[in-house]
Amino acid sequence: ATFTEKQEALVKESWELMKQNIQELSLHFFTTILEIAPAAKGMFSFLRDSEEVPQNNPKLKAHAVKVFKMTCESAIQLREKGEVVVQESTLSYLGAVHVKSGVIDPHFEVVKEALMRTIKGAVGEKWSEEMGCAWGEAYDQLAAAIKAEMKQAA
Ligand code: HEM
Ligand code: ISQ
Repeated sequence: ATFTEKQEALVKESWELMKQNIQELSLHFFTTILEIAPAAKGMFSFLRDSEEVPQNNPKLKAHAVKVFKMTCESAIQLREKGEVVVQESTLSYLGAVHVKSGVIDPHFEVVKEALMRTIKGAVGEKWSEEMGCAWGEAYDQLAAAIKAEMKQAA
């Protein structure tokens, strides 16, 4: 399937909207991951020792922003090149980090669901099925690249 200009625009537009409220969004994203999969708590170094999701943790926020930004970047690449290519150094680092943290393939569906719910909640009435599909496709391709790298790193 080809990724259209329209799909790219939907991703970019919604990300521009979401950026304005990134602090809250990061928390929401994270909280949703833990709602779906409470056991994931133990994998994140910045959560392991706290009772609840820390409200003002710079690492949490920075990581969450990266996930959104990388997915957004994937959408741009999908439209421009028809595929997602992650910078090699970034990819090998992320492969290693995720393997080391105990992440396995099925976890990617959890993060995807949380990402989608977060976007949906953030953009409100601007949300559409088409927008969801565009983010989903960009995420899936990015996830595939990371998963492949994790097999190399394992
Ligand atoms: C760390 C991105 C999927 C769990 C990170 C970091 C990034 C990232 C950017 C920070 C690395 C660093 O700078 O140290 C992504 C992207 C994903 C993805 C783009 C999907 C496309 C997942 C999944 C899980 C997961 C499915 C499982 C629940 C973690 C954990 C860490 C991490 C446990 C280490 C956090 C810490 O203890 O510092 N991820 N991730 N990630 N990610 Fe992901
Ligand atoms: C790291 N990897 C995947 C999802 C995340 C969400 C919030 C913070 C860090 C993350």
